[in-house]
Amino acid sequence: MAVMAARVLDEGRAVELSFGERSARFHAMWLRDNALDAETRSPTNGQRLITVLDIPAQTRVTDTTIDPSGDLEVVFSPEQKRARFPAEWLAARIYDHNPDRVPGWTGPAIERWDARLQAHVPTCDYEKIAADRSALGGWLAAIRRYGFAVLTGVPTDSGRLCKVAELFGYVRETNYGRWFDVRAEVNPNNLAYTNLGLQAHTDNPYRDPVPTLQLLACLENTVEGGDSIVVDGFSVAARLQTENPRGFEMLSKYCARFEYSGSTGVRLTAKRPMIELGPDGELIAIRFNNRSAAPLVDVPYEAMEDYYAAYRRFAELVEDAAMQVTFKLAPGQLFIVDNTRVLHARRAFSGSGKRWLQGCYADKDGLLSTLAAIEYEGKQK
Ligand code: NM2
Ligand code: OGA
Ligand code: ZN
Repeated sequence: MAVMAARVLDEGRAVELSFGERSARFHAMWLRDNALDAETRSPTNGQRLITVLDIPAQTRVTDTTIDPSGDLEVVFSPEQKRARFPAEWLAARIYDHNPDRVPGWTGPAIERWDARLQAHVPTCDYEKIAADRSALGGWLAAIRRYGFAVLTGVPTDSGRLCKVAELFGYVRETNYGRWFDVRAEVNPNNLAYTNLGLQAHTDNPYRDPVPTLQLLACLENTVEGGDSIVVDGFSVAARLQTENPRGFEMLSKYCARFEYSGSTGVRLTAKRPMIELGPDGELIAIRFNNRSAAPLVDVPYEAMEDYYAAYRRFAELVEDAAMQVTFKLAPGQLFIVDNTRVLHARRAFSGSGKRWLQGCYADKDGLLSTLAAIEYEGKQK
């Protein structure tokens, strides 16, 4: 990768660089702000030492040179500052394009799936990922890609799932505890603690910020039923959008309400859409949970019927077998879901036998950070 040619544009307000097959413009201000020298960024931690106010508002590029290795050197006025940018660094940060992204888009790291994933459920072994960093990277990469993965060979001592979370990040403690037992109880504070079936859902939509990962580990399972189901909420959203753009608009444009007040001293509420888009239309999160859905008060009267039709259709698509991956957890097995994307369900189970799961929450930022660090280490070798 090399810069082949550089041309100053617009009286130094920008430069146009040619990388051979592709050219791209960069603003003088952008380049100055992102200079890589030791006065601009700390060599010890890479953090920026300057603020935007340290950059003269009239910053221009007055000169460009391409050094023998193909990297770019520029001179900024009025500072008379020289800065060097590796060609590869620039090429990886091109912003001179008009991406014609349709609302609901996702980046290249995400692959949507349906029932066909059943044939190759991403699965790793606990001992392997605990002992081998690149095996851990493989498991984490599957979670980034599919929002779901299984782990086998997990010791069934109580609380072990926290050790799994600690392999890549941090447990998110909530009112349910650092981790929680999921089994049928008398006077349960949550319907999860019964033998009832649970419609596919994301957990804790009544919390803001929502926990972005959930782990569910199986310690015992001798009941009839109790199978687990996972569904890619991003695939469901895409299907809804294709068949009914107005329905997609309803669920992404208007906020839903969620609440939980099942135990004394806890009254959690959140106001968020079922399909959350970023300001640039990126699909950010799905929130779907019949047990915690609160009365909708942010959908205008005129839109309520269409909203409910879209909500119903979303639920139908979630229940479509063509969208579902099903399995029955055995002791020593665990699954993890991206709780902003993948819905999980369980079938009802019998009163005879024993079913004991443990769950905990964690967050995706830690997982993605550990994965990126593992990938970075791999490149340094
Ligand atoms: N539990 C298992 O989000 C939910 O309310 C689902 C959560 C109680 C921690 C159940
Ligand atoms: C939960 C849940 C599923 C199960 O605890 O959040 O969805 O299989 N449990 O018990
Ligand atoms: Zn759940």
